[in-house]
Amino acid sequence: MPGRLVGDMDGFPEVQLPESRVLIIITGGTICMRRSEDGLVPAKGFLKAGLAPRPSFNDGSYPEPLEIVTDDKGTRKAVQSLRTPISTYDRRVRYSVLEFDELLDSSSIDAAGWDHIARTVYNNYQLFDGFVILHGTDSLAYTCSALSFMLQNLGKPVVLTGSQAPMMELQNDAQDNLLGSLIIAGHFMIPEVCLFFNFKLFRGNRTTKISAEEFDAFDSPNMAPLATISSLRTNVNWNLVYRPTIVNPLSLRTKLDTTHVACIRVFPGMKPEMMDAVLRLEGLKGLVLETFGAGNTPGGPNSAMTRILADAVKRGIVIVNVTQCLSGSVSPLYAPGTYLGRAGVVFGQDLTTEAALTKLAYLLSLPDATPEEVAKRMSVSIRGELTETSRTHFQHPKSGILTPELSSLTALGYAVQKGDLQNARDIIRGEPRWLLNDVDYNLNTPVHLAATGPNLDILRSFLSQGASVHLRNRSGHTPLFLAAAAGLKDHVEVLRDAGAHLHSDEMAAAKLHAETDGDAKIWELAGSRETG
Ligand code: ASN
Repeated sequence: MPGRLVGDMDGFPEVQLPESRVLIIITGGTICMRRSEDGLVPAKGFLKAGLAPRPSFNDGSYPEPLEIVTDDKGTRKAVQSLRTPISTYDRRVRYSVLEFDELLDSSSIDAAGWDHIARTVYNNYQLFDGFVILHGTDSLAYTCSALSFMLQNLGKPVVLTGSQAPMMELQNDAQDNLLGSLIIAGHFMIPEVCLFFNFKLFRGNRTTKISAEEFDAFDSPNMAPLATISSLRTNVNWNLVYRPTIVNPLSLRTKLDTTHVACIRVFPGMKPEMMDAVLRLEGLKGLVLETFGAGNTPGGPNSAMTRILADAVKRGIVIVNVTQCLSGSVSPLYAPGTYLGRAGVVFGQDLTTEAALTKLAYLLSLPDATPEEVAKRMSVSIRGELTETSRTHFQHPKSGILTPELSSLTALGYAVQKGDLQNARDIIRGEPRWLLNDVDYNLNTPVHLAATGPNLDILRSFLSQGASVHLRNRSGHTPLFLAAAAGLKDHVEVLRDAGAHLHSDEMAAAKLHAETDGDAKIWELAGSRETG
């Protein structure tokens, strides 16, 4: 974000301040709509009519320069840019505006529309510090989810927003939503696809539209907001911000397979034939099943409904169980949920329907998507879209027999203690995610063991395969705490790089260690926190 000399305006002296660069991509939605005989329709010319006349979006450094950007087809075009006044963070945001040729009411977006947006971000990724996408609210949660999967290894903020009332109407939420989005994209390195609405920044793939009218139109019921804006302050919850563990540049996956997925909401008295008819649609590969409560459908273990679902799974259709409730997770808590699990239906945990559908469409679009692989990846987090539950209640294996998972975990523990990277790799090949976040009798994960193990490469290898750094063992300790307590500076650094932080419950003990028996520098390294 380079510094820039600001021109002399209205007789005020020049001030040199850093400037962020943001690309605003306009796809349509109420935010840019005008009234017509048929009701509200999207209208072109948002920069001239909606932004340039408003002092919060234009510091007056007219005439606005042209920027060369690249559209989704790779064609370079000159677009206009404007600059905001100085922010609380002593920075200005220069933004360019790229308006799509065809603006949509978002109820008409499809997989091709998502490609259009994702390619535009990708083609301009090097030029900008962040991206703001203006979009209608109707399908906004779906688009956010889809983009979160399509933009692989994202390292910059992509903030989607819209409004319930158009920018060109007297009373609107458009100004606040757009300004907040610009502030976030221009000031905070949150490398996620986010949704900003009504002063809250959400992880995009956790959101759902909860009101057709209220300005408070979105929520992420299973996850706290990533940030909130109140008065002049932006409060970022850095502990929640997703940190990719795989160090790779941005890559794109387009053409999500939305044509071979379906969604059914079960209801009391639903005829099994209806379920069967959908599951027999030609070419169907995946179904999102919206079930009651904690994941229940009508019918017992041998009912027609359960048999129809089990048969479909056998035919290679991936069926994902999500709840109809606004919040909470599905699990085999009740017998009907257990029957579904036994029929091969995947527990989608706390995925929203929007995230489940788009994730299914994404996984099915991958070149080597087998039903088994897609089913496996549906129940683990790949972009922070679900809360992974590990087996936190260790149960002794019945009749003293080690389950395959426990045998693998024990073998992995030995490999870690011996520093045998090759053996550790061999053991986790196949099911790394489950195993890496699994726990032994002391609730230690493999990362806890590797955090004090002799071979740092084993720790790196676990982290780069998506192992969580946040799980706590039976004593309430994170792997980071164990590494610091063992005085292992390099291990602490690697864990910090992967986003580890001390839990608030560990702070007092960490302080005591640092003051008495420990190395204060290492504890400082382990405990230093990012600030907004
Ligand atoms: N129908 C509009 C859209 O989704 C609703 C809105 O943006 N508030 O494009």
